[in-house]
Order: sequence, then structure tokens, then C-alpha cells
Amino acid sequence: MATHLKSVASLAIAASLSFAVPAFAATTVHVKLADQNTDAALAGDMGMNMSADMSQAIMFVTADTQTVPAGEVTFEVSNDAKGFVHEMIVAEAPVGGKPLPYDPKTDLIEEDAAGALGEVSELNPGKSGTVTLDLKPGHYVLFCNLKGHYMAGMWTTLTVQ
Ligand SMILES: [Cu+2]
Repeated sequence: MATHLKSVASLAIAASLSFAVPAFAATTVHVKLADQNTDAALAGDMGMNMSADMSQAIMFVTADTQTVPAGEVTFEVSNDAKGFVHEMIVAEAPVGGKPLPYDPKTDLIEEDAAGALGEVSELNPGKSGTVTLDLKPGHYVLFCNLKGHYMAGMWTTLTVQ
């Protein structure tokens, strides 16, 4: 028993000396959802890989980092909007420069077809929420799927390496 305790203590000291952040700690990404408090210019075709002028975006997903290590990633999502409900969905980014599957009739991303992995759904203005996902290396997209918001520019990318 004494030997066992000693070895555990030694390991703990070695770990604290070797890594500023223990390997088992989840990475946290802070995500802000925001808009220009208007939906006057929705359906702007400003989706991913659509080569639209993103400077015209009126709704936004912003993350405090663009790259995270593979493993557990916790998204802390806050809706900073004044009046609009927003959400954040995580999906694998389409390969080969393809657009995300979008239904123009509903103005929504087809979440199943897009391979949605998880979400913080429908936050009222000023509210926040979290979701933790186990992500493998690759390229991901974070987007809002309230009607028309994605095409209004409400998405960003995340690389997991
Ligand atoms: Cu939105």
C-alpha cells in the first residue's frame, strides 16, 4: 500500500511539472452569436464555400480560437443579440469546397444530411449554453440554423488537429 501511494504521488508531481495543462483537460472554445439587429437582408447566399462577399454578413458566429487539439471540446456559447434567438450547431465541414446541404424552401441547413454532431439549440437573447463533443482531427463548421441565418453569414470554421 505504501509503495502504491508513493508511486501515485510521484506520477502526479511528474505530470504537473511536464504539462501546463493536463492532457485530460477538455479544451474550451468560447462562441459568440451576434447580429446587426435586423433581418432585412436575410438569404444573402453567404453560406460556406459560396464565394459571396462576407463583408455583407448581418449575422455572425465568432469563436475565440480557430484551432483546437483533438479530443473533448467544450463549446461555451452566448447569444449576444438584442432581439433574435440564435443557436450553434457543429458539423463536419464539407470536403472539396462543396456547400452545406441547404433547402431553399425552408431556408434551413438539412442537419442530418450535413452530419450535425451536436448543438446548443435556440438561445434567447442574453442566454448561454454549453455542449461538449469528442472531435477527431478535421475541419468543422459552426453555424446557426434558424430560418435564413446561415445564408445571412452566420457560420464560422474550426480546425481540429
Ligand atoms: Cu441565428
